Order: sequence, then C-alpha cells, then structure tokens
Amino acid sequence: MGRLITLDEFIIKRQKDFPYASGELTALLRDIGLAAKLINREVNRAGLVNIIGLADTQNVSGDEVQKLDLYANERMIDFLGNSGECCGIASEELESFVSLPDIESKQAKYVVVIDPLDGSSNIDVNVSVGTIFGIYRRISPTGTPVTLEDFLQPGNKLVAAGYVTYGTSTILVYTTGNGVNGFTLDPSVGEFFLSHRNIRIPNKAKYYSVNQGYYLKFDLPMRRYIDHCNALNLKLRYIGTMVSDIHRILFQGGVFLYPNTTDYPSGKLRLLYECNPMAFIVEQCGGKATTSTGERILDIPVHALHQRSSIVCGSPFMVDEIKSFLELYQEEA
Ligand code: P6P
Repeated sequence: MGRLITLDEFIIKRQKDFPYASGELTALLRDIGLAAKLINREVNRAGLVNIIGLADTQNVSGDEVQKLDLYANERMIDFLGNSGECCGIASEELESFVSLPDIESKQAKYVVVIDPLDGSSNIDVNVSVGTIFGIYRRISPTGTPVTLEDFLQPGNKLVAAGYVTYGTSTILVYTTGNGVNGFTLDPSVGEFFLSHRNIRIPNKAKYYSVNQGYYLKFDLPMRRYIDHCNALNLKLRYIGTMVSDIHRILFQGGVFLYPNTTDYPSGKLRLLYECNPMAFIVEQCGGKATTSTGERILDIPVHALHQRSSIVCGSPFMVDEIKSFLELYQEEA
C-alpha cells in the first residue's frame, strides 16, 4: 500500500491545476476540511449531547431547522472567515448572504455557497447527512463590499465544489474542474486521507433513486421512466439525503431524480448550494446532470439565492435515456 496522502498535501500538490493558483484555494479547502472535522464530531455526538431536536426557528425555505444545522452553519462561517480568501457566504440557513471582512489586508477573491447540513431531518434517526459547498470567483472588484451578483452565477462558473458525507465514515469529496477525489477522515489522528482517487461514475447501473411516494405528483415522462425502471426490475435506493444518494451513485452508478412535482412545480432542491455543486461533481466524474425537463443544470441562470430546481443526475447512459422519455412523452403531458 502506498504512503498515505493527507488532504492538505494533495491540495498543495494539485495547486498548479487551479487557474488562480497562489495558495488561495488551498486555504479555502483546508478551512472547509477543518469545519467538517468539527461538524463531524458534533454529528457523531448528537445522540449524546442534547443538541438533537428542532431548534425554535425555520430556515428561509420553511424547513424546520435542527440545532445541528445552526452549529454546522456557524462553523462553516467561522472557518471560511479565517481563511482570508472568502469575502462572502450564501447559506441555506441564511435569508441573505453574509459579508466577511478582509483580514490581514488580504483582498479576498472568492465567495462560497453552502448547504451546511443537507438531510438534517435524518439526524434524529441516525441516517447519514452531509455538507455541500461551491466556490465562485467574485465578480465585483476586490476590496469592495461583496454584492448579491457575486453569488447569482450559473454553475458553469464554479471554480471548485465538494461535499462531506457523515456516514459510516466521513468522506470529503471535491473537484476544481480537474477530476474528483475523495478523502476519508481518520478520527484517531484527525486527518482526511486520500481514499478515492479520480472517481469515475459507471455508464449505467441497475439502481435508480427517487422518492417514489410522489409518483402521482410527477409529470407523465417521469412516471413513464419510473415504470420503465420497475419493468427492468432496477433497484430503488433512496436515503432522503441528496449528498448520500449521489455519493452512492458516483461509485455504484445509477440515477438520482428529484423531478418537478405538483407541490414543487420548479423542483424542491435549491439550485445555488445543492444542485449546482453536486452537478459539477457528477459531470467531473463523467456523469450528467439536467433538470427533469432536460436543461443542463450548470447552465441554468441563477436569479435568487434560494431558487429551486428539479434535478436528474448520474450515469450518462441513464440520464440520456431519461431525455428520450421526455421527447417521447412530453407532448402527451
Ligand atoms: P423528500 C433533504 O431535506 C433534502 O433537501 C435533500 O437532501 C433530499 O434529497 C431531499 O430533501 C429529500 O426530500 O421530499 O424526498 O423528503
């Protein structure tokens, strides 16, 4: 077995891949990794420490906010603020973006979008949850206050994206547009070690992932595709945490669907800090990511921080097959 490589070592070695390489991304990813270690500790202790259960607030999308959501949000903001490379953060847990003051006379060039604890409704039943992040280069001039436009960029402008899945092990997966690598946390030494080099998604598989309980709320092409999956006896795997469902698909193959429904005609998941970062990662693994009406996720214009979108992503053969169902049944819809 080769020598273990830590996340920090890997980032520094790959710094040349990052077009603005001057250690800026290294600092950002290092600090996200640090925040993830603290979030991991609290997620693992949640059953013991009285921080389980609903906080007395709701986030901007009306979801009940779990106390761990607040903790994760605060840690990400604390550590990203320390990096000196981030001038603003948009978060699922915050109605508007947060401006971070320049420190040590650095003029930060990046903004970060986060879902600090995706799938938080699963915390109380010990099902895996995750953190999602995306990194954009700011549009407004450095040294000036960050603006809303710095965040309202399409996914194709992301310079880096990643997630942390807090499951049977804690794994940080990220891309800077040059492939995708995964790092597993060894809690005994508090280090993320390279564990999944150059992740490539299988072209097709016998798995699909959708909340089939909403079948009657999907439009006709999606219902017909689900019928097709059932006719092929594909295996339904659905955790209810987007990070976990997509993480599984990166390795086993398959397709994750959260289509438009009658309750969510524009889709339930958020474009800026859920769909775009995950779509960037899926595409960098050789997969595809579209809406349930066939538009490429990364090309969708972003008009609002909490804008929703549908998503169909995973193995390229299967995403293309879904597109053929759209063409076949769209006019009947
Ligand atoms: P449903 C978690 O709340 C989340 O935002 C995603 O992580 C997950 O894929 C989806 O919602 C689950 O939604 O409607 O199936 O419970």
